[in-house]
Amino acid sequence: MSLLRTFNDSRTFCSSLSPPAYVIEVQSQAENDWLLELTATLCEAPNKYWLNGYDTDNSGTFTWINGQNQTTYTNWHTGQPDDFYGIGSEKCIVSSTGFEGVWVDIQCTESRPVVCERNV
Ligand SMILES: [Ca+2]
Repeated sequence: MSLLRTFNDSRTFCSSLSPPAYVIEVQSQAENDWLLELTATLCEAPNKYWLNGYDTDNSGTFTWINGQNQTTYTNWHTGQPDDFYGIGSEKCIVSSTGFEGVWVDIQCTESRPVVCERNV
């Protein structure tokens, strides 16, 4: 997880894999727990990495881009999402390696690691 990319560049990276993948989407507590263990094992240092959620309409409700469904399961850190820099300023989501995998909304232009997934 040493390679850092913006959210859009992370999407491009995942889709360029063969077979194509997408930025990981967390649909359930079980998936969050699985991902937390995976990233705790494979990632060298505490970090925040992209999830594939996007706040399309600046409502503070996030949509999974690949699944095209609203987030039903969420794991927001206390006080998040908060659009810290103003409405619509933080349209992307990162999860955490450690800290129970809590989510934070951030600016999509930040450079972060990414976990890609694909359907098998
Ligand atoms: Ca935030």
